[in-house]
Order: sequence, then structure tokens, then C-alpha cells
Amino acid sequence: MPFGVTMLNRHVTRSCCRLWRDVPRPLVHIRSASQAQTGTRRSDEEQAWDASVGYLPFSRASIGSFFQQQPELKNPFLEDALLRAYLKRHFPSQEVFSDLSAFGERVAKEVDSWGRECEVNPPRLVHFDPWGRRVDHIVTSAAWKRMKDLSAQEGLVAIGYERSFGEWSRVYQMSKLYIFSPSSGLYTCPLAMTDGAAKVIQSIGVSWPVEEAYSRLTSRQPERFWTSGQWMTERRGGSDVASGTETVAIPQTDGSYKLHGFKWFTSATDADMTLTLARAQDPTGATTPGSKGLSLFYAEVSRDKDGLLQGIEVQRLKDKLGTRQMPTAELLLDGLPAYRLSEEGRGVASIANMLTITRIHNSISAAAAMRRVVQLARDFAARRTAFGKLLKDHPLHMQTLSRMEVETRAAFLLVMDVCRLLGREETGLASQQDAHLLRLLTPVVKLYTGKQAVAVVSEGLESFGGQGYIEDTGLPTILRDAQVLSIWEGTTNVLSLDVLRCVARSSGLVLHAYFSHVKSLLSGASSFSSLAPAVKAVDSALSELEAFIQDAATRKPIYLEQAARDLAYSLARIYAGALLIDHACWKGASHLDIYAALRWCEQDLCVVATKQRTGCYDSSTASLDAALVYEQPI
Ligand code: UCC
Repeated sequence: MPFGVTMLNRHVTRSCCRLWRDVPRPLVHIRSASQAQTGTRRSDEEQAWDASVGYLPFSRASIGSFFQQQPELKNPFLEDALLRAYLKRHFPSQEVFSDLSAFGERVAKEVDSWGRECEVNPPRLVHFDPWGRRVDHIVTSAAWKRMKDLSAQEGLVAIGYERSFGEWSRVYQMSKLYIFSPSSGLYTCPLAMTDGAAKVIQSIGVSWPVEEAYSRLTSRQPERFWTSGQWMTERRGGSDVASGTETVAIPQTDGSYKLHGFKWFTSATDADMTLTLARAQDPTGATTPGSKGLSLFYAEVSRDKDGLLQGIEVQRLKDKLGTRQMPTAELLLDGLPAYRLSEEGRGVASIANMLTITRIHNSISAAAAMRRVVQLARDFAARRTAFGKLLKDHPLHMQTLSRMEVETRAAFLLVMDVCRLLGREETGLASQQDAHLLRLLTPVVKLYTGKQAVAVVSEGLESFGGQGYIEDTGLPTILRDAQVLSIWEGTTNVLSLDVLRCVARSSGLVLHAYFSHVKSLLSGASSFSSLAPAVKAVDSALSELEAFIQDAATRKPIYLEQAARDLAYSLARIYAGALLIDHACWKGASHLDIYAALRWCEQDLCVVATKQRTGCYDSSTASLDAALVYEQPI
């Protein structure tokens, strides 16, 4: 080799030596391997090269020295400016701050990894024992079981029933669940049903045969604590419970019943008890069809002395898009011993209390999923460099996260207001207006936050780039689990129709309550000039809404039905606008609270009026909608 080239190689080798101190080993390895030919003597240059770069013939390939730091989950309570401000504004006790702060620490340091374990180690069903006996064991992870103990110890259901903080007890309980939810491995689902069951029992009367169950559902002792199921869905349908329920209840001589039927979707099926609907048979074996034939039943999930499930066969566990952490099953009820809790034919009305509670839990989970993804995204943005600077220094990226933040704030205030109203109702402090508002807002907030959660979490995943799409980051789980929030406990359309139902049943009083409360929230902002555009937007949206309702009342019911979803969205957006404005007027509020309110109110707050103007609900539009969906190819 000419001298010059040798010198050049030496020079390159030396500088490489400096440059490559941290360099990926595979480059080194591949070069050496490709140049050393079998059976030939290695040249001086090659040997010098190998020595300089630390060549090892069988060294492990390396993949580069840069690794992106993962986003860090910090204490979700300490990190949440709005939650802390909301509690500071409304909550009478400092004790709650210490508890939430300690719990937030535990969630970040310990519980979050259990939640992950629930996801990667999902439940499985063992149908038979090794000797062929049918056992139907639902095997859950150790982490799932730890969640149950933790839930009891932390009082995640109990707080709502101890009522140590009076009318604010529900806000306290739900704040805790809000912190817990995204790390809970979906344990919030059994807790929602447990809370709902306790509420139903309380409303019916805590007496035999559910006295013991009530004390267990609301216990803080892990060894006593029970969870409940809510078995409503059958093969004929999950929404149309009245005509979909085929399960029959056969009266026994001792006053109890045996249930026979097929429950198509039972969540968290490892529960200790359940509330369920069935049609009681009369002495001739006949049942009453429709809603009037449905009664509410209580059943314990137990095993006989041989370990066999009493009156239940677990057909299979569901293979779901998300919520994989918890066992959702198809169950054959084959003589399940049960007690009737409601009057005959009052099943739906009696389980409605459970629906109210589970829908509020659903809304909490929705807001919590949004908050979690925003917390992780903003942490990541402070670590991740792209195009020469941190993501947080890219204004467009910050605009995206800020929009997510505004959605999250609105969702949080909506759901906390429903919790506030629930707390007032349960402590006897609710006015007639509060009661109406609670009835109206429960479906509105559930349906709206369910949709927001999917959109915000999806946007959140995008903010991590490709990593948001990588399974073992844990991020896709948040999106999968968010998707269920608009489906179970009443889909968006079913809940939109529930809004119409409660308007009709109350002869419009729920809307009166709504209008007067929004107006009173706005009145507090009259002296805040910086909020004027937001106040004006909500005020005019409210007028548009009023005009729409007056007009719709003169039309056929189908008109309102077609407008139901847009009406519900309008109710949610206007109400959230009023809450954001109200929060921004608080003496402890910051200019950012004002900014959030202004941003929220920039959107079309009264979408139902906008759509009405374009003829969206006209009768001709309904047939065009259907024709468009079913257009035949030429
Ligand atoms: O079980 C499920 C999964 C559990 C998982 C729980 C997770 C919770 C979240 C966790 C967070 C992580 S999913 C299955 C859920 N299923 C549903 O949500 C059913 C959806 N369908 C409906 O909501 C329908 O609108 C029905 C079933 C309520 C309609 O039934 P009817 O019989 O046709 O309804 P009616 O005739 O309009 O109402 C019957 C009575 C009336 O009372 P009275 O007779 O006194 O006038 C209504 O006022 O029930 C009353 N009622 C209500 N009351 C009906 N809905 C309500 C309500 N929402 N609030 C108060």
C-alpha cells in the first residue's frame, strides 16, 4: 500500500479511535468481518485497526449509544394544577390534600406498575381441572388481586358512604379515583359497579338479604371487602334492556328465586356478588314482556363444597379491543340462587341508581385518561429533541398540547360538577334545581367525556411520535381502554335519547334548572373584562339553545330525536364553558384559567342550532342520510 494511503489510514484510525469511543460496535464488527478473508493473513493495517477499536471476534452487536428517555409518571396529584385548584377552592379540609398527595405518590411509585402487570398478564379461564371436572376458574394476576386490597384500604368506595366530608365526600372519593384510574389496570370497573350496587342497596334499604353485602361493599378491610357485578346485557341487546332480557326468575318456596338465562357481557366477572335483571315467572310459568316485566335481583357468586360455581357456568372470556386486564365473560345462569330486591316490574327504575353511579365513574375515567396522557406528553416534550430543540420549544407542538389541556380541563370541571351535585343529593342538601341538574347532566357528561377521551388520548399518542404506537410503552393501552368509555354504560346515542327522556319526564324542568344555573355561573363574571368574549359566546349559545328548544317543541318527536346527539353536545359545551368561566373568576385563579376559558369558548358551542340552520333534522334529510349510507354502486 502506498505510503500516503497508509498514513491516511493511520490518521483515520486514530481519529476514529477518538470519535468512536462511544460508537456503535456493530459498525466496527461488520468492517472487520467483511475485510478479513478466511485463510489469508490479516494485514498490518487491519490488525492495527482491530487493536485500535477493541476488536473482539465474537463481541455482541450494539445498537448505538442514544436512547430516548421515556416519559416519567410523576405524582399525578401534585402535577395536576386544576385538580389542586378546584379542591383548594371548594374543599373544606386540608386532611384530604395530605391523603391525595400520599396516594398520588403511591400511584406513581408502586401502583402504576401493578396496572401494567394487569395488562400484560390478563385473566384466563380454566374450564376443567386436571381430572376433567368443570371448575370454571377465572385466574387473575397477583396485581389484580392487590388492586382489590388497595381499593379497600384506600376507601375508594367507602369514602362515598362514610361521608366524613359531608356534601364534598363524593368529590373527595372521585378525586382519588381520578388519580388512580389510569394506573388501576381497569380495577376502576369493578369499583364502579361496587359503588353502584351499594347505592342501589342504600336506596332500596339496607336490610336482609343485602345488609351483609352492603357492609362488605363499603368496607375498608381487604379481607371483608366485596366487589359487585352488574349483569344487564344479554344476547338480544345491551341498550334495549327492556326487550333484550330473556333471563327468567323462578320463585322458590322460601321466597327466593332461581335464575335461568344467558348474560352476554358481564364485566369483572370475578366479583363476589351481582345485581341483575330478570323476568319473574308467575305460578303458570308466564312472564311479562317489556320493561314492566323486569325485576331487580341480588345474587352471590359462590362455590359449593366441591369448588363448583353455584348456578353459573362461565361460557368463555371475551376477547376485547381493550379492558383486557379484567375478566369479561359470557355466563350461563343455570339455577343461580337469587333474591328479588325491587318490586316486580320495577327492575329498570331500581337499577337506574346503579347506572347513575357507573356513568359518573365512567366520566371520571374519561377525564383521568385525558389528564394522564397530557401529563406524560408534557413530560416527554421536555425531554425529546427534534429539529434542533426540545419539543416543548416548538410552538406548534405546544399549541397541540394546549388544546388537549383545554379539553381535559373542560372534562374535569364537567364531571366534578356532577360529583358535587351527587354529594349534595346524598346529604339531603340538594335543591330541586340540583336534583334536576344531576339527572340531566349525568348522561350528558358521560357521553361527552367518553368521546373527548378517545380524541384527546389519540392526539396524545401522536405526540410521542412512533413510540405512541409501540405496545410495551403502555401508551396504546390508554387508547384501547378509552374506546370503551363511549360504548358501555350507554352508548352516545342511547344516552342522547336518555337526555330527551329526562326532559320529557320532567316536563322540561331539567332544562329550566340548566338554564338558570348557567346564567347564575355567568353572572359572576360580569366584572371580568378579560373574560368578556367567553361570556358573550356562552350567553349567545344559550339564547340559540333556548330558541332551538322552543322551535323543536312545536315539531314532531322524530325531529328532536334526530337532534338528540347535537343537543347533548351543545348542553355539554355550553355548560363546560360556564364552568371554565366560573373557575376563572375565582379569587385564586390565574391568567391561564382565563386563557383556557377563552379558548374553549371559541368553538361552536351550540352545534344543534348550527345544524338546524342547515336543515340537518328535516324529514327529507333523514331519508337522504339513509340513502347515502346505502347507496348502491352503479
Ligand atoms: O353492564 C355493563 C358493563 C358494566 C361495566 C361498568 C363499568 C363502569 C365504568 C367504569 C369506569 C372505568 S354495560 C350495560 C350497561 N347498560 C346500559 O347502560 C343500558 C343502556 N340503556 C339504557 O340506558 C336505556 O335507556 C334503558 C335500559 C334505561 C331503557 O329502558 P326502558 O325500560 O325502556 O326505560 P324507560 O321505560 O324509559 O324507564 C323505566 C324507568 C322509568 O322510571 P318510572 O317508571 O319511575 O318513570 C325511568 O324514569 O326507569 C327510569 N330510568 C331512569 N331513571 C330510566 N333510565 C334512567 C336513568 N338514567 N336515570 C334515572
